[in-house]
Amino acid sequence: MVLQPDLERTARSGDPGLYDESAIQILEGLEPVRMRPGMFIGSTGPSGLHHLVWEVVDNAVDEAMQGYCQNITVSLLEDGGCRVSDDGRGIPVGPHPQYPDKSTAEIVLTVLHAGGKFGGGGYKVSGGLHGVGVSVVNALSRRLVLQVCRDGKQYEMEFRDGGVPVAPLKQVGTTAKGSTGTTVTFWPDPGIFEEGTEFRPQTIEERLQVMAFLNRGLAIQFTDERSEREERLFRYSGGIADFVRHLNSAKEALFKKVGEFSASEASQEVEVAFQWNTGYHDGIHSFANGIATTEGGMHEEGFKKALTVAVKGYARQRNLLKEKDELQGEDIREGLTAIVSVRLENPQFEGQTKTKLGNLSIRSLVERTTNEKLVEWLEENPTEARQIVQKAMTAARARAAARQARDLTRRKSVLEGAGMPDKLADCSSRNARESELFIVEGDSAGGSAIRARNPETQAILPIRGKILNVERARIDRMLKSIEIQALIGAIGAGLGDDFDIAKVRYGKIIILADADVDGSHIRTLLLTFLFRQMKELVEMGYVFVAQPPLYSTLVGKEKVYLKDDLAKASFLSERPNHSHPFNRLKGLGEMDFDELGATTMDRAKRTLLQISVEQAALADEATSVLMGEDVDLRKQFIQNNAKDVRFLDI
Ligand code: 28F
Repeated sequence: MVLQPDLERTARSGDPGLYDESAIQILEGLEPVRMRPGMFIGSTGPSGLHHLVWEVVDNAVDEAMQGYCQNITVSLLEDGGCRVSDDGRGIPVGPHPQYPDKSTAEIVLTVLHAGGKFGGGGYKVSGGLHGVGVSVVNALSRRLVLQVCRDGKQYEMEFRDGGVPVAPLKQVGTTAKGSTGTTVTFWPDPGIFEEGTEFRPQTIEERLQVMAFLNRGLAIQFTDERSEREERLFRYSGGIADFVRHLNSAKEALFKKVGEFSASEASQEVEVAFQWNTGYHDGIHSFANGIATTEGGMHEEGFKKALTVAVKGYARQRNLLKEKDELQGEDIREGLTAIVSVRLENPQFEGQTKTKLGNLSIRSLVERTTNEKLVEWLEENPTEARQIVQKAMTAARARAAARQARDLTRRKSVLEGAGMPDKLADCSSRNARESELFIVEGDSAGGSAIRARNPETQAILPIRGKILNVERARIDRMLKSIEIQALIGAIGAGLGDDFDIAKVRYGKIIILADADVDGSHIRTLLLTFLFRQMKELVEMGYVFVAQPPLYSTLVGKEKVYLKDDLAKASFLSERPNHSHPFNRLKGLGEMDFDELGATTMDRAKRTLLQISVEQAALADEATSVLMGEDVDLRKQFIQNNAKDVRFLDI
């Protein structure tokens, strides 16, 4: 027995004697939600606020997943409300089987968990913070208006102050021929959401886009009526294959095709789409009933296991692997973008943030399906299959080389402890704080630097021109370079995961290279290497770039050096009738050693640029993005970015 609205109101007013215990049970149905909202939406901060939107949208998407709805619109209203509308069947308006004097619609909106999950079939999201039902949205809204179009009629019902009906559901009109659907408009209760009730359009847009990818063909339109933000329509006839294309659009695909397969069995469904890119990161994204399972789970494990077995099996069968090649899962997944989307009736969300799928049964479905369908795909696409295997083998060799290099540095080999690289002109001080290592481009400049230096605190490591012109700057290629090995040895703190900043032998690592394009190339590659293999060195501000003067000119008999255009301009402003020409210094070699010392190495006179992580990251991007032969483009990139580097007068 459910309270009549007036009784409900009386009960709420606390007037004794006017309500019986069953009324209390129903009335209090939504009370706990207002008492402890975090239990139902996670928090009352922005993420909890947006859960209200997800809950309403999920109900519309459920109607779509069952095949009854093709269009969903989501609008943010000027007055802070949110409207979600679908063209599904419309929530039933007849009397509810359990509460005969109430419409089904009212029960769905006012009784916890009265949504389509029980008996409504389909893949309602359950468990965790999802699928708590639209009644939770009602409970946490100061106002909610429900509109239903069904059977040629238009119905409406309004709720206030956390779900209290203003009046029973009533017909307010008739509908255009055959149009049906449900619209829910709600205004979150500021009393609940103390951090504000302002929706964030980007957050909503991103989630709607993912829902459209996961529900092939479903059109989801987003409008933010509060701003000029243009309306967005998400509809992907390619479904998760379009999702993979979207994720890879910012990368270089290894091949054009996007592979996909799916299967369903005993009310469980799996859909997979995949494509490799030339990068090194594995981008597997898994979903359960449209919820992103960021902590992975049984479906992802099944996929990964079968992926490894399928690709290794294919490679062995076609003799693509040499005996010594030992492919591991991580090698195969390098550069992989994949979507694993499953649907099941009672998903169990586990883990720290309730985003790990715990249902054991789904693992075997995904594993069997992937094993069978992926092998088929590899056999039907031999060219792509060969590229996948090739890439995995290269990754496996790089992994082996990196491990060998780490072992090398661990075993106190030539790189560390057991004698410094012979190219290093070390300094006599053993106090890292006062010691500096100059990495100097070219043997001639190296020679000058050795003569110009302060032998007590300044060490010089000359390196030849192109230390490594690696296409992908992959670790194994770098380590083959003697120069890089000498650099690792000189710094003395290992590399990669084993890098130990406490062992660094110098307080400053200073890159000294020409101001020309080659110089900037070598600077970029060195910064890339340090950024990738000794990131903490960059983060802790050990890395600097020396600033040899750009110009020289004569004042009387004396040669004067000017650091850069700024220095040249201020020189000219002090000497307006200076007539001598300015010589643009191309290389370190144009200065003899004491000039190099005086202008670039002497602490009292030099200017060093301290490299921040952002600059090193830019260099890293330059290396991977600008490895082509387009010198001007590279030069442009360096000049654009160099000007952002902070200038420090050390
Ligand atoms: C704007 C948000 O909530 N759409 C919804 C339906 C359709 C049905 C339904 C919903 C059935 C028995 C609970 C219609 N006809 N959009 C939405 N569309 N709920 S919510 O049924 C509710 C369940 O009790 C529906 C036939 N069966 C189901």
